[in-house]
Amino acid sequence: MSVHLSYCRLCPASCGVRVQVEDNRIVGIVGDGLHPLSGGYTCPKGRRGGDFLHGAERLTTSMRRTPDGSYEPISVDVAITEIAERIEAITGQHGADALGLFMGTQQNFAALTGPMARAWFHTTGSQKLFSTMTIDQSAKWIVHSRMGQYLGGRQRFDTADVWLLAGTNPMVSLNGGDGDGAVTQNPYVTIRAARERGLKLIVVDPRLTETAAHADLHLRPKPGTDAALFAGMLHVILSEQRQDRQFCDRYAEGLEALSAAVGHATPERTEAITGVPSDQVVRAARMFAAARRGMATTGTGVCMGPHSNVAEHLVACLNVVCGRYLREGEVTPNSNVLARTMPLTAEVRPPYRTWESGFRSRIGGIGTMNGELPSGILADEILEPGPDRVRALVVSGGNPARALPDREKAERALRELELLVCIDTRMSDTARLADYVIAPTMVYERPDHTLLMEFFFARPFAQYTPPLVTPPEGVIEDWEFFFRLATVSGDTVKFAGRVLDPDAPPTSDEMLAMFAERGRIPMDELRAARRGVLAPADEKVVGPPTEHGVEHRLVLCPDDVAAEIAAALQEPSRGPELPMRLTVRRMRELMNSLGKEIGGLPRHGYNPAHVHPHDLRRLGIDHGDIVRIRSAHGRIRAVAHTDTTVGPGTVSMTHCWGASDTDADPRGVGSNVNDLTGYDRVQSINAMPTMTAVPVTIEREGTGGAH
Ligand SMILES: Nc1nc2c(c(=O)[nH]1)N[C@H]1C(S)=C(S)[C@@H](COP(=O)(O)OP(=O)(O)OC[C@H]3O[C@@H](n4cnc5c(=O)[nH]c(N)nc54)[C@H](O)[C@@H]3O)O[C@H]1N2
Ligand SMILES: Nc1nc2c(c(=O)[nH]1)N[C@H]1C(S)=C(S)[C@@H](COP(=O)(O)OP(=O)(O)OC[C@H]3O[C@@H](n4cnc5c(=O)[nH]c(N)nc54)[C@H](O)[C@@H]3O)O[C@H]1N2
Ligand code: SF4
Ligand SMILES: [Mo]
Repeated sequence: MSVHLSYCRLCPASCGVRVQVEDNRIVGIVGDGLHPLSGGYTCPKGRRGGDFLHGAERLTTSMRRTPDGSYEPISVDVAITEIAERIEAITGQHGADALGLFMGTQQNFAALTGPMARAWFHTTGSQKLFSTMTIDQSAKWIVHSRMGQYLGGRQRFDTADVWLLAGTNPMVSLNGGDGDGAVTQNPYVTIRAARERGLKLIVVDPRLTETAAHADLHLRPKPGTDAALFAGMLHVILSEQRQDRQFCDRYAEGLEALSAAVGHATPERTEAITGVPSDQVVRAARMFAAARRGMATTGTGVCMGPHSNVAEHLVACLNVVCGRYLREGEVTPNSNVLARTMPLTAEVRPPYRTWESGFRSRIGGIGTMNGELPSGILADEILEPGPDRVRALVVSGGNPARALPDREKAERALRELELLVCIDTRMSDTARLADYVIAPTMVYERPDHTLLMEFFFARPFAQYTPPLVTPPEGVIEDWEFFFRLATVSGDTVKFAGRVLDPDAPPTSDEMLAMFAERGRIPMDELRAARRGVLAPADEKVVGPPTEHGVEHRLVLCPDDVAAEIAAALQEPSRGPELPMRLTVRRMRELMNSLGKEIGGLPRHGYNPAHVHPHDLRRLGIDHGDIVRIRSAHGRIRAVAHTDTTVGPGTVSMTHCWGASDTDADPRGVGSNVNDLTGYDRVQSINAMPTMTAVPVTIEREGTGGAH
């Protein structure tokens, strides 16, 4: 048996691990206690990493669907040739936009996949690019595009004296924010150390989460009322003149408009809407504003709610109004290690509302963000007749059959396609609908480095890993699929600024080296460092604004935002029909739909509907009962679990479980909350559906009428 140092790539945390290998099989994975960032932390799914590779579900060869609906193994060369021919036939007849690409979560954890998938897609000339970001936290994109972006950098977690985490539970998700060193690794130790240092932690979450348990102040708003809560906090800060005047005068405009828009959000009114006691609203606002450094960051609990875009905008306003950004001349660690160092300048990139110009979908006139169309319109892009309908779709490292809202519609759309190609390591629910399934290598079978993750790390750090085991013969690397697809179609692909020669394709290691060639650690040094490199304390200095930059300001309250603030401050009507609220959460043992199939990994073997014992008692439901949960959109069967951490009136459940048959035994296959979500309430601009704070009712099966 041999032991190798590497890092896990099932989620962005990139925990350092020690991997035991015997006869080309991974037989054990433990945390690397000496790893500079993760310090030995791992989660249950990371420790079962070997089972993902060697389990019965693992695809070791590509598959083609036969006319009778079963699958036969096919060589990847034949598969790529046939796929290229079918794409050419479809786009030849209907145009480039008949082809779509859906980029899923697991695409992000191999450095080469995303860039190469995009490079291939670029050659096709299609506009129909989708990713999971737009059913996740694209509210963050909308904020930058409507407000503009400060280019001098943000205050960091490691030197902060306050931090506000809203709708995120990093103790489970390792996802505490959006970069700049917010909590993403070794969360218990990171948060404990920060609090010992004196950091005040404010958590905004209806549930008493594993993270909230460590908070100095835990605000528990009614689900879906975050925008009102942040408006209330801004009201306190602005009416008590606690804002950072210097920063606002220099870098922001529209402070009066913002003050007016949040003028109604008095602490009392905020309490009436959110349920958070008015004195806690005031306390949180003062605690946040009084601190010298720190930020407010969010997760899916804010970005999936019924007012997600404006809620996220108001969080950004809190950061701007309190001046939580680096000033000219300040020094900060350079997080670019393998990626090219980007200068920081004390100036604003003005708003860029890309959806107002350029390509627009025939579905609702929706435009693009960061070159993508929102996944909220993907099903309609396929189903709605029109000349540029999506007829062929490639799914890369994703499982839209489970992850998209309105599960039934998503599956109907995927079935309707003339060609569905899915690149997946197992026969996922989406793969089972595909014409071709391409089997790729998995984590520990490919060389990799952390270029795409470094922005999230707490310190400037990079790690390389060689492959630790030889992959099954029939698989190829994800990036290679896209490269070869382009080549077979006669297109040339550009990567890291150069055209790749199809006759002398580079190896993965050569690709990784090209990708990192503008970084500040030579590849040889990176390869030699077995548990990664803490980069030299090469600090960046925030430079002066450029000539144009001097003029630009962050736009705090454009007209559309003002209207959305007003709408969010309407008291929500809680109809007697659907009195409860379904909220999102993550499971430590799973990564979205990945991990369900690993025997003994998910704790219960299904996804419970967590409800507070008071609610269960009132509804006559016992722990373990099968319940029916109904929304305006649909219904599911689920297993009720009593959970004192859940807020009143809330059903807290995770996603990506369940079968196509909604009557299937929820103890066997779990329940898909996307049978309860739909498109009846979507955000303007990014078509983001409501996936948390969904109005529902719950009753014990067999009891008849709703409660
Ligand atoms: N109701 C509701 N719906 C949700 C959410 C919610 O909170 N509530 N969350 C949303 C969010 S935030 C997200 S990100 C999406 C997730 O949506 P997706 O990204 O579409 O779903 P995953 O289950 O992460 O799909 C990853 C797939 O990649 C495969 N895979 C694993 N390793 C590899 C690899 O190395 N290469 C390739 N090619 N494939 C691999 C896995 O087998 C799996 O099928 O779901 C969204 N849907
Ligand atoms: N173990 C594990 N880790 C994961 C994943 C996984 O599936 N499993 N998925 C990964 C992915 S794709 C993503 S996008 C990230 C997500 O990372 P996070 O956003 O941190 O996800 P959660 O841990 O579900 O935290 C969301 C929190 O929002 C709260 N919440 C629900 N509704 C509301 C609301 O209306 N308002 C407020 N303020 N809070 C609310 C929930 O109670 C929950 O605690 O996690 C990533 N990490
Ligand atoms: S948190 Fe778990 S899944 Fe994520 S990198 Fe660490 S061990 Fe892997
Ligand atoms: Mo996500």
